[in-house]
Amino acid sequence: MPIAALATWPFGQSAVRVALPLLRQGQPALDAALAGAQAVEDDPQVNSVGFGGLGNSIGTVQLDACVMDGRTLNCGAVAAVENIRHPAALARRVMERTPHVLLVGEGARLFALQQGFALDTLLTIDSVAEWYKRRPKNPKPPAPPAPLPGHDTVTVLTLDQKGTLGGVCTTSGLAHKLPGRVGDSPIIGAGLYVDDAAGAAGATGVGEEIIRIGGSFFIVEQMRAGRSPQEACELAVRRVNQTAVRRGVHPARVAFLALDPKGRAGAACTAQANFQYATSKGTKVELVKAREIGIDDK
Ligand code: SD4
Repeated sequence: MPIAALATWPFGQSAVRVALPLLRQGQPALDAALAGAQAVEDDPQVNSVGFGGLGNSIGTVQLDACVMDGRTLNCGAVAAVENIRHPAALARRVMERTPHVLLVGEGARLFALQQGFALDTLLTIDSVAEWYKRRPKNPKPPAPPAPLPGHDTVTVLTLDQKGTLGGVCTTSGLAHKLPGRVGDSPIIGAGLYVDDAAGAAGATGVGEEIIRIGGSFFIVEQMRAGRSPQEACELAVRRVNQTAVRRGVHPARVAFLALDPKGRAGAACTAQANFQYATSKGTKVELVKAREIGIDDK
């Protein structure tokens, strides 16, 4: 069976570099995806994921993450959780050690403590400085959500030697979001969906627009109906565009990434999203620019 690892944005290259050798050793897809995502969570230079993530409107870092196993459809998620450096690993514990799928806020943090996770500060000197720099001049009324440059989610999709797909999505969400705001990233079917029988998909960009169309589930269902990962991602972007036009909020900034059970990749994004994803070619990790689809594009 072919193995594969894809991850969103240029910082996804470190995730692919960590995930690939694990997949080559025969490790399960979800283990590899999680290890890859964790490398990005740990990187203080990435100010949109895990440690060093930018704070919400009151400067608190609240993280969203989820995991999904394509063989069993088991999944777990945490949302608006504070002080946990590895929220994707916590999401996996929700999947494995509770009968639930999603824990939020203080409940998620208590569960983390119970599971032996350490509480940590996620702010760094640089992320606090950047937070002040980006602070809206007039924060009231709240502006419509828009991802700021360089503020993005890491979604890692993997295919292991046994043909199982795995997916992990982890983010600190939109900078300066309202406290308690939850984006698409921890919502199964929105930020991530994985099913060995059809494919895996993940999203990044303005979470509200992704939730509205059930983005990742939509893409997986398109693959189930016979569409390629590329066709499925493009259809999802068109759906986002249609919805954004109807609501008068275009251009919505959204990007999708997909992987099918044969190891074929696809990606597409809305105009100006400038989305790139990391993938492997032989032993090399490379960046691929996704096709941009504007509201007038056929
Ligand atoms: C969110 N989708 O919280 C995330 C943020 C993101 O590019 O991916 N930004 O809405």
